[in-house]
Amino acid sequence: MSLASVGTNCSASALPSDVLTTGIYGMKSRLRKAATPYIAVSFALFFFLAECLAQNVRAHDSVEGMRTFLAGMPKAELHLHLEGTLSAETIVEITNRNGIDYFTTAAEVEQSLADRPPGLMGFLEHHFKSQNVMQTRQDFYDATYNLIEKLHENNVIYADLFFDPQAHTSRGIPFDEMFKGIDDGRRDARAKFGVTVNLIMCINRERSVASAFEMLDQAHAVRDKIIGLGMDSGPEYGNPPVKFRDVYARAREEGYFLTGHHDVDVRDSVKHIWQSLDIIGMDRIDHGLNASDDPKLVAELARRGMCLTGSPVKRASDPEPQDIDRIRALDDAGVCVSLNSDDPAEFETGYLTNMLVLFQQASEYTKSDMTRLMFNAFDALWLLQDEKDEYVDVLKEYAVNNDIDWNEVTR
Ligand code: ES4
Ligand code: ZN
Repeated sequence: MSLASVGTNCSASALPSDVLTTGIYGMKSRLRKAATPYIAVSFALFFFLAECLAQNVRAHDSVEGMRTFLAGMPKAELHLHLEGTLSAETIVEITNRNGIDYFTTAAEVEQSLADRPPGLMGFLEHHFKSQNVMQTRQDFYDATYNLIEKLHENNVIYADLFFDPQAHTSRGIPFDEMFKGIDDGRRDARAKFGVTVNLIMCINRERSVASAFEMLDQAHAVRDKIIGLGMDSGPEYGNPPVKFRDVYARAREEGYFLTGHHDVDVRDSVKHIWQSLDIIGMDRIDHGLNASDDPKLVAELARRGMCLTGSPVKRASDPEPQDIDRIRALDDAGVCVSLNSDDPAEFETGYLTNMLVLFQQASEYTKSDMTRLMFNAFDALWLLQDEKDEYVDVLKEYAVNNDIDWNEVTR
């Protein structure tokens, strides 16, 4: 960022008023008298510019200080779609490798992203096109491995990763081929980068209940390698959580943790969140930020310690990340809400560090506030308490080393 783009507060109050009003040295000659105002103004200008520069440097330092703090923060990602992490270059590489007549240049991918209609369904239109390039076990391996390398660069030390089996099996890709690619990719990346990644298999909500049951059957042999069952895709209206009540009930019996998408500003969002709490018994709520519209729901989420995975993403055309006010309202009410990148290759917010930086700049949250939102992510992990505590301790040590009062984080 250039100095010029950093906001400052230079004003006339920065002028040394005594210099302006009294002149200097009390010079007596007419010439000196005539020159005095010019000298005084020069001095004033000098002080003014020096103060402006100092303010700019201080503001720049604090922006850079915050960026460094957020970049170095140990992180957890709980809302991240494997299929939303393919870069334009990777899409083209896989397309060429598979000899498909599809996106042939990265520019075409970028254009498709830029042209997508606003809203969830517009987003999914592009998302489906790009995920469909993946066909072989190698494609899934590469996507997973490359993603985890990116997570490591963002100091993400733990992630729950969504994947959409039905989006692939419906194209004729065997479940086992897809799954082995993902699982081997995460195993090798873990050995290399030390990032723990657990997998959440998602129901595509627009598909049938029978198809969701079939997916559970296909996953049976690798049940112990999948931590949770989620639900994504769309449209959400017409495909509410209760549609999959029996699928979720069986998944619960089989030991999966349960979650599901409640996209923001979808019709009946609040009703769907209540269903997911009271009928499905979800363990986390994905998005769900419309809960802030219903004070009773806010109180219930806080009472249950239920965590929401917020994703304040941003398209190139948006001035700032979405949903900041809702996240603030929920956080202020004591609801556990975290920040997540969702589909980092498909939003301008990108990977988690960049998203946190953009969110912080727009919200003006303090370092303690940003640490609390990250603490919420670690607090929401589906791990044993002592495993969770180990992660929280890593974050706590980082916070304390950065002079943050932990009581403000866990206020
Ligand atoms: C998605 Cl509903 C939704 N939102 C964001 N990313 C997605 N990928 C698949 N479904
Ligand atoms: Zn999502």
